[in-house]
Amino acid sequence: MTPLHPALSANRSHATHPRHADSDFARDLQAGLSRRPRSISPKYFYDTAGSALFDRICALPEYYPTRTECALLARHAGEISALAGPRAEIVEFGAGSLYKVRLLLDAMDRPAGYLPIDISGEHMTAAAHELRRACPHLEVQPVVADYTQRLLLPASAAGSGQRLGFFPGSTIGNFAPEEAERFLRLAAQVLRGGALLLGADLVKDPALLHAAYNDAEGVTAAFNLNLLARANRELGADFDLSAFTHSAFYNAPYQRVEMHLVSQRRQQVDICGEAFAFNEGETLHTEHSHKFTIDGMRAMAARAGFRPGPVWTDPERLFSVHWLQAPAD
Ligand code: AVI
Repeated sequence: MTPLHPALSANRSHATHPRHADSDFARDLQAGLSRRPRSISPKYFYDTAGSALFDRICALPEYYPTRTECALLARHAGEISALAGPRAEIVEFGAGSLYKVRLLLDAMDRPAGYLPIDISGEHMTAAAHELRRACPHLEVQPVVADYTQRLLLPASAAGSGQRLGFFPGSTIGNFAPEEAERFLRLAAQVLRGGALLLGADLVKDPALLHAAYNDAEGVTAAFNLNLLARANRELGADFDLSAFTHSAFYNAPYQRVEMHLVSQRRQQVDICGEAFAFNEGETLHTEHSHKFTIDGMRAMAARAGFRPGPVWTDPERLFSVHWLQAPAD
């Protein structure tokens, strides 16, 4: 891998690499800091500390997506349940919010099962345990897998109805547009004969977006900076957290909020023995959060093989929940 400045290659030390130098995080961070513009996948936000900060974001007054989507799910749970039919199985992409899936399960007609798919077995086992306790008659079958890749799901239980995929939270907005469409194409295949219930955040007044990603309490800033704190904890990196700041802004031509970490001065950071130089003002791009129009999302779903069905949105048209019918078996 090429360091940012060829001159810095002399600083490589192979003697003191910490334990996690070979982790995906170390590799992806080093690769991300070596490319221009510098970037890293937002999936690395979600260690234990990052997940706790994200939970706090979801409860912030400025962060409208979670409460708006929950209200939509609660308000339309009856209609969703009627479309899902009896004995449906819910397949959740990501072991996300148990609260959201409970809104569906509680309204559904004798759901046959719940299959959360997540790359982190630990997070999912805890979530599955909690759900089994709350719904003792529900068959909970966690699947440890990367849901952005081709998936092989366990066969449906005998007597079960259709499979209903669930991808809430507008997590689809964190993918690049081509990745989002690829994910939908894979989901259409894995859910053949069933449907996908998809949460998508909508294009809106940039001032509302700015507030949602620059909250007054600074929780989103802490969430963004936790990426560097995580590198220090896990990789023995030496990021000075006081020398980077959170930046989030709406990039209108791309219909997305971008989050960056901005270096406040010239500095050098060591990650697993490799040195990376930052100029003042240089940024590490940490997240895209694409916003959609209803028609744009339906068109993308149709290109991926779904037949777009009902869409539910709030009166202010902040957020949308889409019923997307997968191809027949
Ligand atoms: C998980 N994802 C949909 C959130 C979003 O809004 O893009 C992550 C987030 N980033 C900053 N605040 C919330």
